[in-house]
Amino acid sequence: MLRINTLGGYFHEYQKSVSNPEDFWSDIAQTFYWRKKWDTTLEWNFEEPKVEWFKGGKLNITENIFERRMFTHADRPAIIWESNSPDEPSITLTYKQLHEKVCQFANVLLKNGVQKGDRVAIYLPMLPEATIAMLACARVGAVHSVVFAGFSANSLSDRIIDAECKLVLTSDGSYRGGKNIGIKTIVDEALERCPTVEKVIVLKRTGEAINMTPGRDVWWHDETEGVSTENKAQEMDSEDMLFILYTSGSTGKPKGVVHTTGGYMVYTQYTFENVFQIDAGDIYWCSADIGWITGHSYIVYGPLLSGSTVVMFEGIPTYPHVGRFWEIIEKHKVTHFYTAPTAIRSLQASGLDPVTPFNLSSLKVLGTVGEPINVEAWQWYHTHIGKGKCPIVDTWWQTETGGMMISPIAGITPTKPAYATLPLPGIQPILVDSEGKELKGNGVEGNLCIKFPWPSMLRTTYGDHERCRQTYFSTYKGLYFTGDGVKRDEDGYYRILGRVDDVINVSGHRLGTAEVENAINEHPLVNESAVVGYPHDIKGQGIYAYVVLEKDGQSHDKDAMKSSIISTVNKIIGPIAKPDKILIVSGLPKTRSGKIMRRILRKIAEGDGSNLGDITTLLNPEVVEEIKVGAGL
Ligand code: 7RM
Repeated sequence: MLRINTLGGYFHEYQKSVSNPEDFWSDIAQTFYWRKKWDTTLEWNFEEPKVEWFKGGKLNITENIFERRMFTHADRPAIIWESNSPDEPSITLTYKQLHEKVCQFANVLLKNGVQKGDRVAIYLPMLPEATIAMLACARVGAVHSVVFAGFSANSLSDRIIDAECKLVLTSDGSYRGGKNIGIKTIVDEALERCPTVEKVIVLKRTGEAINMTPGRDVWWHDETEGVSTENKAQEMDSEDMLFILYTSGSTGKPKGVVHTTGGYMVYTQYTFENVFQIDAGDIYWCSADIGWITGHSYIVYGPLLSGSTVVMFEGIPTYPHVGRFWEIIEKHKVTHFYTAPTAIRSLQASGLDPVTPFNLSSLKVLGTVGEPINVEAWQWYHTHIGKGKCPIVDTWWQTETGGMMISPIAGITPTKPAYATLPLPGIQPILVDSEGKELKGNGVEGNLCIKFPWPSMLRTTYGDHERCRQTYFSTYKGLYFTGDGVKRDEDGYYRILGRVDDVINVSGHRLGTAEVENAINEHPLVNESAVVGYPHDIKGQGIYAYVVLEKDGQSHDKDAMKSSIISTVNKIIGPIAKPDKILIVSGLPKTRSGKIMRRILRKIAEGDGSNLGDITTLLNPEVVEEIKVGAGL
C-alpha cells in the first residue's frame, strides 16, 4: 500500500490524486486481490447521481482480509476483545482463527437460506461475533444492515422493514456498564411487525432466560456446531452492495446509506493506514460502537484489511470506574487510540486522578471523530493522554462518505487544535455560499461540498434513489453537499463548524430534529413540538424540546408529563434521543404561513433572549415572551 511519509509526499500525492484521479486510485487498487481486474476505473455524474468505481472488477472483500495475506499474517492477533467486566478474561483471535470463524458462520448463513444480495440485520453487542457476523455476510455476498443495539424495538423494526431483511443476528442480552439489557426481548417486539424475517440466530452472552420462537429462533452455538470452517467466498462485482447503514437526516425517517464493495475496500484500507500511520505490531483501539459507520470502517474493514490488531471493547468508559479507558490502554499496550470528543470531555470532567495511575506510554497516535472538538478538550487530550508527544488526528467524515475525508496524516500534517486540517488525497472540497456560489481562496466560511467522487462515497439510499439525489445532490448543482458548515482559514486549513441543516449531533450521535419531534408527537397528550440543539458542555449539543400539550394534558403535573414524554422518546427511538430539556409552552412561534420559527427557538435554547429579530410578523408574537420567561430569560 502506498504510504505517505513526509509532508512533501502528502502534497505530491494530493496533487496527483486531483490531476489524475483514475491513475491515482488504480495504483492503489492494484495492491488488492481481485479475481478479475476491473474494466473501467471510474464512471460518474452527480446529476442522477451515478458513481461506479472499478466496474467489472470481481472480488470478495473478505478474501482481501484473509486469503490475501494468510501466509504472513495467520498468527497475528486480529481482534483483542475486552469485556464489559474487567474480571472476565480478554479474548484474542488471530487472523487464522477469525478466518475460520468467519468461514464457519458463512456456512451457517448459507445453511439458513441466505443468498447473495439478501439483507441481514445485525443487532449485537460489542463482541467478536459482531465482526464475525458482518464478515460472514460479506463472505456470502449478503448485505448487512447493522443496527446499534441501543436503538428501540420501533427503530429496529423500521430498519428491518425498509431493507426487507430476511434474517436477524442478535444475542440474549447485552452487558453495558452496570446494566444488563435484554436485547432479544427488544428483537421479539420489533419482529411483531416484520413479515420478511424468517430466522433469528441468537448468540448466548448473558445466559438469561429468553423466549425462543419455534421455527424462527435458533441458537448461534447450535447452528455452528460441527459446521465446516472452510468456505469458498462468493464472487462479487466491485459495485455489488456491501452494506446498508441507516443514518438520520433533516427530514423523515433515517435513510439507508448504501456502500458497495470495491471502492469502499480500497478507500478504508488506504485511509486507515495513512491517517494513523499504522505499522506492524501496533495495537489499535477505536472506542466507537460497531453500529455506527466509524465501527464499520475503522473497527472492522479498514484495520482488518490492513492486517492490523484491533482492540474491541464491550463496555462503557465509566464502568466500573472512570479510568477504564486508560486502564485498557495500559493493559493492552494500545498504540493508536480513536475516540469521540464527547468521551474526552466527559473524562476530562473527572479530572486527572483517574488518569495518573495508568501507564499510557505505549500511545503513539490519538484520534477523534464524530463532532467538532473544542480547543480545551483537544489540549487536554494532547497534554494528559498523549503526554504532549502523540499527534492528534481530528478526522472529519460521515456515514455517507464511508471513510475519513479531511484529516491530518499522523505526525506529518502539522496540526491546529479544533482543525481537521487538510483534505486527504482524492478529496476535493469546495465551499459555497447559500446561493451556491463558490467561495474561492482562503479566509472564507461557507457550506462544505465535495466536487469529485471518491471510492467509498455512498451510491444510493436504499430503495429510494430519488431521496439520495434530493438530499445530497440537488442543493448545489453538480456537487455533493455534506450538510456541514466549514471555515477555511488563512493557511487553507479546514475547521468544521457543525451542521447547517436540521441535524443535531448529540455525543457524536446524529439525530434529525424532525425525527425527535415525530417521536415526541406520538405521546397521546402532546399536540405538537419543536426540537432544536443547544450547546452542551459534555455532549457537544443537547436536545431542547418545546412541547405544546393537548387540552387533556394541560391539567397534568408538568414533571410527570416530561418524564412520560421522555419514555415515549426512549420507546420510539432509544435513549440516545432523550431530550435534555423540555419546556412546556402554550404555542410555538410561527409565521403566517404556519412555519415554526426555529431560529427564535434556537436562540432561546442557547440562553440568548435578546436580538430575536423582527417578531412582529409572526402569527403569535405573544408566545415568544412566554417562552423566554419559561426558559428563565
Ligand atoms: C464519522 C461520523 C457525520 C457528521 C458530520 C459532522 C460531524 C464528524 C467530525 C464532525 C467536526 C469532525 N459519521 N463530524 N466528524 N464534525 N469534526 N472531526 O461521525 O454520519 O455519524 O456523522 O458528524 O457534522 O456531518 S456520522
